[in-house]
Amino acid sequence: MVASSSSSSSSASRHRLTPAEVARYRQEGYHLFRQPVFPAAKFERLKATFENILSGLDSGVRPESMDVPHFQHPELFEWLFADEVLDLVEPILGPDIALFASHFICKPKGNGQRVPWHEDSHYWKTMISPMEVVTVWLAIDPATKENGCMRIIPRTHNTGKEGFSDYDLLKPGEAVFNDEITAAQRDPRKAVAVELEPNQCSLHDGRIIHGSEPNTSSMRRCGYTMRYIPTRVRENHEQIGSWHHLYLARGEDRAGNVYGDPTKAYPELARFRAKHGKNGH
Ligand SMILES: O=C(O)CCC(=O)C(=O)O
Repeated sequence: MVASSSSSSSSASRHRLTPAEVARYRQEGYHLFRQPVFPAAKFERLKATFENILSGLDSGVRPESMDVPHFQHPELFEWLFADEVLDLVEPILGPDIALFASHFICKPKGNGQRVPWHEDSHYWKTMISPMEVVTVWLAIDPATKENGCMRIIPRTHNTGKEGFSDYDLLKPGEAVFNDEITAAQRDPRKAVAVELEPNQCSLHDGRIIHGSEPNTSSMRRCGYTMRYIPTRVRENHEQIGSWHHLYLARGEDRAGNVYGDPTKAYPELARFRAKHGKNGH
């Protein structure tokens, strides 16, 4: 259990990763930022925005599946484009940054689904090239071993496979995704449990192996994943522009990408995704 503290009520100051932290991130494939990311009031507003979106979820949609909520809720750009977050990823990605995706992965208490062992890159290989993505996983609730915090297997991001392991199909509805890295290609004994207090975050490389256990505890576990790429990464907009958009977060475009308008809602993208079972992750 993570000791409760006043981290979400103490004030955050903008933080940039040091060169040593960046070097370690590149070596290990992840970084733990166990400090408040946002000033307390700004974090509480994000939490209230999340609770509001959650309460409007269509019946039958699981709260683990609140993928790309910013397509329908542009108010989320207050946090997705926040300096507190972009300053964390800029030392890794450089000054030209695009938002690639975001996702509330909310495991309800008692019956929260597990996240199978996977590399994010497995789901994104036809969407972007090269595969350079940093995910900021911001804890909305406490994330503990008991309620199914994320687990990361260090150094599995730079094995030369670009994170494309082989996968077995799972039974539909058994877990958050329908497939999982074969047992032979993962070693959960080496996993690190990413325990975080609300308003703290971890950063991980899009090619690293990670997953999480079901939530059978009495405490909800919600994280907001905010995913960023350098703008030199090219999105395959010709093929996926009907269901996915990038957004320019900082600096300039470097690859001829097409960007969405962060002041606009795109309900048509959400409709297309629902109809065709498209998932950004
Ligand atoms: O929230 C989790 O348990 C898994 C998160 C994840 O797969 C991701 O952020 O890429």
